[in-house]
Amino acid sequence: MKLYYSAGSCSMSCHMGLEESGLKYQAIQVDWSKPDQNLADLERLNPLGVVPVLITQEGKALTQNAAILEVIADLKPESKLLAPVGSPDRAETLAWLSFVAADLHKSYSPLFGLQAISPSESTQSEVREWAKKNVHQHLAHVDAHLAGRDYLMGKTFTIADCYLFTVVGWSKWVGVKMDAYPNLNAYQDRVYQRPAVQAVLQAEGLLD
Ligand SMILES: N[C@@H](CCC(=O)N[C@@H](CS)C(=O)NCC(=O)O)C(=O)O
Repeated sequence: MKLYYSAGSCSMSCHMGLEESGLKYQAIQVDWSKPDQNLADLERLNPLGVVPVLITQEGKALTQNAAILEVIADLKPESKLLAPVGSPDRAETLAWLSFVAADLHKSYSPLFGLQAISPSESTQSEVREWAKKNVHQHLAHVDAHLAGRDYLMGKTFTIADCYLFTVVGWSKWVGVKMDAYPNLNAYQDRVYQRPAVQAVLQAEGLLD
């Protein structure tokens, strides 16, 4: 399999899922500041021109973090990255995955594109405050849930944690203060220490 990723972006969740699963894969970096063959290939494989894209063993190009993570987990059920079909734990894990993809990820998005939203500094400032309020609402929800839990699903690390860790890690890049979230901070440290996560951070050039 091949994963097209850009360093530190949401595609890192799939990179983490692959590494945690122990499946064999090749990671291919795309960098929008360096138009090259990888970027051309990505744009051919995904009409939306965004990462991640996973090329499966059958040669199919899959897009969307949530779908790719589910495929990875199901290829390696013994990794316990996702509970079996039909189980309540699977539904709960997918609910968290959906929350991270549709709610949390998208609440950060305006903070990365303020210039594109408006050239006006006062408009940018208003959008920034509005976006940060949304981010904090979602972070507070996760922080409360993590009280007394190691991971979103308790003791078991799942694909939802791959995506949550990745997105929460953006806080330092966009000035989202994390002081009010002791459970989430402890969680980020816990996930950071996992050997597979260290390997991905090293590969993406993001080790502290
Ligand atoms: N809903 C999509 C979101 C994909 C997405 O937003 N990818 C971003 C990185 S987090 C990207 O490739 N951005 C590059 C660009 O827009 O130029 C998914 O889950 O895969």
